[in-house]
Amino acid sequence: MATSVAVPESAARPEPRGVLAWLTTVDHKKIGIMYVVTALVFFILSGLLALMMRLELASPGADYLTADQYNQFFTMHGTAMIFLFVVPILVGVGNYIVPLQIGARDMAFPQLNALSYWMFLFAGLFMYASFLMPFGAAAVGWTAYPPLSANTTLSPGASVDMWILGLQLAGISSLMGAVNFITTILNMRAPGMTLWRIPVFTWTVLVMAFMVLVATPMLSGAMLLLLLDRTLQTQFFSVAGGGDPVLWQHMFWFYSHPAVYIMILPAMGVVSEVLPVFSRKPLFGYKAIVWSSIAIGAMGFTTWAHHMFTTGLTPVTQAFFVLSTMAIAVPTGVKMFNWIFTMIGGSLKFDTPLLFVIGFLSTFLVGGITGVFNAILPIDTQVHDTYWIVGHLHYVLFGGSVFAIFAGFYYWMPKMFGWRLSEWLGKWHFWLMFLGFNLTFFPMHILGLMGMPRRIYDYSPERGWDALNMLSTIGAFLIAASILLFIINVLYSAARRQEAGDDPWEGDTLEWMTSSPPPDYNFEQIPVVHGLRPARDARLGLIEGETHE
Ligand code: HAS
Ligand code: CU
Repeated sequence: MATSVAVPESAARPEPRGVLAWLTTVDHKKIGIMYVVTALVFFILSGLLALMMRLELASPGADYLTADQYNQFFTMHGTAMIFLFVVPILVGVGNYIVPLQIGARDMAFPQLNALSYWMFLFAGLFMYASFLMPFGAAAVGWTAYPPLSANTTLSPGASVDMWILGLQLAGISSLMGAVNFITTILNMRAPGMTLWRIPVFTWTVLVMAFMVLVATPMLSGAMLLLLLDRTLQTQFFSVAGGGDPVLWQHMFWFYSHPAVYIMILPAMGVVSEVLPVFSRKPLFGYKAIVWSSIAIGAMGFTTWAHHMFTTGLTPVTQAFFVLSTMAIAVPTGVKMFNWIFTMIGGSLKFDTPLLFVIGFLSTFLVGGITGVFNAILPIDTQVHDTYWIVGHLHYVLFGGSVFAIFAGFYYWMPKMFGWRLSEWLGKWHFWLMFLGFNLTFFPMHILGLMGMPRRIYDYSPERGWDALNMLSTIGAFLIAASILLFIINVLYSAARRQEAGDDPWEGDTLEWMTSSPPPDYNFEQIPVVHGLRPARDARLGLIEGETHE
């Protein structure tokens, strides 16, 4: 059964064509694609910065970069990867997929959605433009700790100011996006789509949006205070003026710790979509996965000071943050076990999306467990600010979020464009990235334990750090080659145009019940939902329903 909903009048109006259609669009699907493409460009730019850093570190001696250039590169690399790549690309995929998954015709506020995108684009351009300024880009690390960041003698010029203003724009963009997602998911679901029938990816986007709403204002506030310290010589973060640099750290991490879950939750959502489809089984423990996402969303706000164990917190505060940080491993573990049980007994189809998900599961597990090590105070005081932490953060962020993002691409791009990506190029992409990733980031743990600090551009040959650094640099170039393969795959597959059909993977969720690519209005008739796997139910004729438009 399907209720008829009239196609909106706007769909009948003549639409602008070509580039103008993209520039003026308020369609969530076009905006989603623009987010993804823009974020990928920023990914490549920040990846190039990383390659130059890896070249510098491959062997002892200041070979290619000056200390100041190196500082600018790691600052912009970290900032851009987080704020201009991982967060916005997940927002972009969410933009495309969420309205389809809940059977809506668009986001709740299409114009606001377009504004979010354009603000994100200009935030990124603005931040990257700081490289052209007299003192170059910000060189204070993505964490921008005062006094270095607040003091204009130590960090002169407009660099840090542009970094702050760029982040403010990005923050406003994500706040608007969050409001839009929450309203859309709570109000625009198809008939029959109760809260407990919302697909897990959409659930994780909902939790992510709430986290953005609570966390981002703190970042905006911190940035404003920092800007005031720099421009009007207020003394919020200056000890000499009665301020406190540690206040910055509290404010920054109150945002940035939740931000790591903002970046991992939708990635976990992608994993929860791909696994059941490629195991040909329902997701094991749907409700447990949703509840654990909500738990992560809430508990994510209780752990921020684990980044500050070495700042001299009181013992009671330390104990609190040790325990709260360890506790957050529990809801994550719940998910891990549910994913594993989804695969057990399933008939696994090892197509590229599943490979990337398995890549996610194995590498994220390593990163999660080194996270629990970090939560142990005496360990953290040893490894803090060493390459061990750089290893941890890349295992969760790259091994976690980025692998899941690629799983999402291989899974949903046939829906977005109507053609399939090449499987054999996809598999090469996966294996090369998996190998390159582990080669780059695993040695960093050992280097950290050998005492190599993070954020250095050179080291003495006597340290014995050269071989592992060389391995890591080789790995980084393998990752770059794998990304190149992905780009080749997209171009090749776009030219080859192997028809994907509406439902290439025999999916479970509503997006597979419309055409690929979907029409402007998403569904000719809004489907009525009777369970957790509406597309499968309709395909198997278990319920009366629309399989195609
Ligand atoms: Fe983290 C630093 C602790 C998850 C990202 N993290 C970072 C930084 C980034 C980052 C970017 O406590 C560096 C920031 C900077 O530039 O300074 N992190 C954790 C813990 C978890 C965790 C406990 N991190 C993430 C995720 C990220 C991310 C997700 C992004 C996507 N992290 C830390 C700490 C620091 C830190 C300290 C500061 C270090 C310092 O000194 O600077 C957890 O959420 C991980 C949970 C997941 C698992 C795996 C699956 C769970 C299973 C259940 C059973 C396992 C158990 C543990 C019960 C644990 C299978 C058993 C324990 C054994 C030892 C075996
Ligand atoms: Cu944290």
